[in-house]
Amino acid sequence: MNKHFIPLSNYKRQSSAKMIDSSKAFYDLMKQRRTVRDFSTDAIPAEVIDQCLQTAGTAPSGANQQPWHFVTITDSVLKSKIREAAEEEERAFYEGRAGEVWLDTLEPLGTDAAKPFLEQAPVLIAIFEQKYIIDDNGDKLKHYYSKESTGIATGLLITALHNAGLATLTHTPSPMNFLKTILDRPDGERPFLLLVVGYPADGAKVPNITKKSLNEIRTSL
Ligand code: IYR
Repeated sequence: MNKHFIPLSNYKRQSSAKMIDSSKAFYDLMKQRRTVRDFSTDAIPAEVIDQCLQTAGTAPSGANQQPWHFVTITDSVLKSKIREAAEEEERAFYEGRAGEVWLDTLEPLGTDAAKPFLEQAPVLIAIFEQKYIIDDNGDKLKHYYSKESTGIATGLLITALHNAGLATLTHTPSPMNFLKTILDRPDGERPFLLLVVGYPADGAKVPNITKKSLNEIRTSL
């Protein structure tokens, strides 16, 4: 027996009926999730964010290297700096870099270069992918599958925040390197995504869009 192994405890096999019920209930919860762009300025409990980040930290990762780092931002000066830098990139995007085809694809979402939510929402979570770390001996330790792993952790975080009753927006200003400078992150990290978190504003509206059906997303062989 490999000395690194311990028994799988806490796993309890469920009946088919129970699994079907649980998976339905979870789908019913998750299909209510909507990406929100109109946020209330109301504060949210810090403990909820911390709990949800712990859920994100349960994600599987390449060689269990857990190649992610989350920076939570509530400070209004930092939020303003992030908004200013993001809007600068977004103006370049909407005024040319995106190109007509991309802008046409985004049209139903109603997005533009103005990102007031970066100041209005109570919490921003900047998610970093750690491509490598410098270990205690000063050597570079490469992380495997850091992008995939950070994507999975981010998915769990969005799920956990929705389950807790909070709204999110996955914001990807491009390029996002300003986040590294403003938040003073080390060389091995690459900004992955900026998650905007809070309550929806009263009367918030969302795009009239739908998800693909099961038949469109699944091939059964
Ligand atoms: N990053 C820009 C543009 C944008 C791109 C995609 I793909 C979206 O799904 C939404 C927006 C912005 O945040 O406006």
